[in-house]
Amino acid sequence: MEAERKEVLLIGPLKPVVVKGLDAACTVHKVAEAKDRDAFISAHSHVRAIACSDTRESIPGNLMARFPRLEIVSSFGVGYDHMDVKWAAAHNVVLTNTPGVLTEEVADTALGLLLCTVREFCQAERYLRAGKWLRQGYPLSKTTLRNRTVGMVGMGAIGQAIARRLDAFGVPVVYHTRQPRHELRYRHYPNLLEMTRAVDILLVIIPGGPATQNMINAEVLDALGRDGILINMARGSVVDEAALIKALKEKRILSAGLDVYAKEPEVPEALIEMDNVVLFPHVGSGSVHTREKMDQLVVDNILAWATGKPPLTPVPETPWRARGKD
Ligand code: 8YV
Repeated sequence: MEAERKEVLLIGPLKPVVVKGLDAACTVHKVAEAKDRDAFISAHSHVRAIACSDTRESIPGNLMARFPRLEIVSSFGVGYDHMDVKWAAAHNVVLTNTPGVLTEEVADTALGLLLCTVREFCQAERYLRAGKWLRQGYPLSKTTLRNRTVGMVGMGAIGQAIARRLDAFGVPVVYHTRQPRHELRYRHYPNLLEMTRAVDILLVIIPGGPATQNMINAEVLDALGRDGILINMARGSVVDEAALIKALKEKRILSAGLDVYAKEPEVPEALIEMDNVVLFPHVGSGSVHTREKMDQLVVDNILAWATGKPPLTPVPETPWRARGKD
């Protein structure tokens, strides 16, 4: 006899890999197709699994609470600050994310953003397109990676992939995390301000959420100093955006390269108007290749659960505990 098809509620865009993968094994209820989202959710409150295909869909506790039998939320993205982890942990709901498959892509992007910011490549390209090269060469970039040290804020898998690239570039790396990673040979600073005073580039790659909210504030930016460059590959929430704009305007730091913002996709006009910042539209993992791998992992976590196996990549706060048959 064919095993019962599990029901899954899909929240977020109907991405082909996610839809095809889930449809093949489960009965999928697609919120994106609902005329009335709220009524649709109420009508499917019996489901035990949710798939979330975009980090821009927030999964608060009061949404999960509408599914009394919920066991798993399989989300797209390595970052999971869009989900209420505390609520899930307290209610024995497993949250999964998509780590690993995007590590190298995000590290590549970080290096691209860093180089563009330090060597003004985006500005130089705009200069050529504006026909200015015909009159005069682009001015020499004010800065270089050659005499700089990078202070990493965060040293998880992506941080380490970035550090490996910087090693190959011959750029010294130090890092700040709460706990030192003894297996790494980079100097560890338990104190963020102390590290920031010792470096001239801060590269932020830590999880978002309440614990890191506005961690890069005016005091940190002042410690970075007038030659300092901030690169944010983490979450907009980690940087006090108003303080950053003020520091850039007052030239208390030199420049910034940002892939993430406080209220995406809105980017403050003040940043857009500045020529000494490089602004990427949150493209860290944004290649077809890597996004498909992330989408597939969303599916594979659900498929593992649906066949009674432990999900592949639960977040550390919500480990899988086997449940009895219902
Ligand atoms: C995506 C990300 O770019 O994985 C994450 O946590 O931030 C990125 O890989 C983002 O989810 C796009 O919405």
